[in-house]
Amino acid sequence: MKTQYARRSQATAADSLLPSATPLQLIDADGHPGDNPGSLSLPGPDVLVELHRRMVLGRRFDSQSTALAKQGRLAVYPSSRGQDACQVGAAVALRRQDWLFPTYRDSMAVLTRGVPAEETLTLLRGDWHCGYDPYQYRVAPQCTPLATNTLHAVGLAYAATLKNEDQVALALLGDGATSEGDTHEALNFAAVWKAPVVFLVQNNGYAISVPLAKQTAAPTLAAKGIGYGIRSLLIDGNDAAAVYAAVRASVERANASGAAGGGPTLTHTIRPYPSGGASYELELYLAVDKCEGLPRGFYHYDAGGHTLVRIEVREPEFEALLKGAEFAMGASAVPQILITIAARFSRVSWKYSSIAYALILKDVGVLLQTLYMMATDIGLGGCAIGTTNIDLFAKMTGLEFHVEGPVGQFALGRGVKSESSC
Ligand SMILES: Cc1ncc(C[n+]2csc(CCOP(=O)(O)OP(=O)(O)O)c2C)c(N)n1
Repeated sequence: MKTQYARRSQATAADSLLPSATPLQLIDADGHPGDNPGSLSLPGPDVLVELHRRMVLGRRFDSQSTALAKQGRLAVYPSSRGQDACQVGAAVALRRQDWLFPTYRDSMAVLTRGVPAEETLTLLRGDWHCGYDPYQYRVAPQCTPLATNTLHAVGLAYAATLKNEDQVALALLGDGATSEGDTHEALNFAAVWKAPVVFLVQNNGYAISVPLAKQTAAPTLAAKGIGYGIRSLLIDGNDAAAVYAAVRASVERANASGAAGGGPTLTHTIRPYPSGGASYELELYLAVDKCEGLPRGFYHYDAGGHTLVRIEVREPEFEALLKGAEFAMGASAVPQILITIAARFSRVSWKYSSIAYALILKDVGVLLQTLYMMATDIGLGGCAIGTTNIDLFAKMTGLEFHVEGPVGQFALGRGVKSESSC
């Protein structure tokens, strides 16, 4: 009888740690009440307005930073795009005395926490320091070594309990980082010590470009919590209100640690949004998505509007460009989609355009590799072709090659012989 009772209470305790089967949601994609609020409650109007305001500012900052990285003015900028709701919801949910432990991908959370934009970008410009005073904002430097920030967060939170200070640490991590040994150690000790930590896993589906299924077999990342004895939540990561409510409740609960039995929470947000892995994923998804059904022709990718805009080109050279790609690939037909990457040198004098060209080629190598990995992952055939005839491109578009010239080509297709290409 006693054993049965013990088993039953163990089961009840375990059940209380489990995440919901489907993501909790307070507001759906159309702005209506979500149909799975679970134990979350909708924040008040002031908080909702603040979440929206911060997301608008965050998106503007993110687009500008992405442009600066593509211009070579930042060393790198891992975009927060599509993770806006997660990062803003989580950062706004923290109290003044709490600490944020962000990764390289969490610049929007850092900005939302109050760090000025130019200070947020210092590290990503290549400086040796993070540009801001972590103690002033209670934001640790953005961490590039994966998952090490989870241990820092547990250390700070545990120290706070030893010092009897009311502080909670929020560690942000990606889906890939959950496969790191450091995450295991952090979750384990956070649970054993009942440290006031919240782990927020932002699942964007890829560890840069490695898909989730290739690095974990867990049914959801929230399911990882129970093995450590950590209460876990599964949240819709596109719902800022739900992320806010979940993190806020977890902060309050973590804060009641010790005899009251608080401790860590693992929150897993799902973000079904095709961007955020590497810098150029969006362009590839766009090419695949928007090419479907387009008339054959030459299109310019308008980054601002995320659209393909048709431009008039000379047909014989266009034809020759496609034939050149077919020849370079050793294919039996012209590619269904041929992406020509062109660099614009219009503000550089001809004397320096060759230096600019050499620098750009380095980036193009990375870009082609990303396109290849993304294409094969979504079941398409991809072939990097490199730079083809500059003269041909110049004649086709009417642009001098020291104004704008091709720096790489990438063919994309479904492996069926087709006459249509764009
Ligand atoms: C300890 C460590 N190992 C490997 C890397 C190389 N690396 C950089 S990003 C990355 C994938 C990270 O995936 P995820 O946590 O899902 O973040 P996201 O894809 O959102 O950037 C890897 C393996 C690293 N930075 N640190």
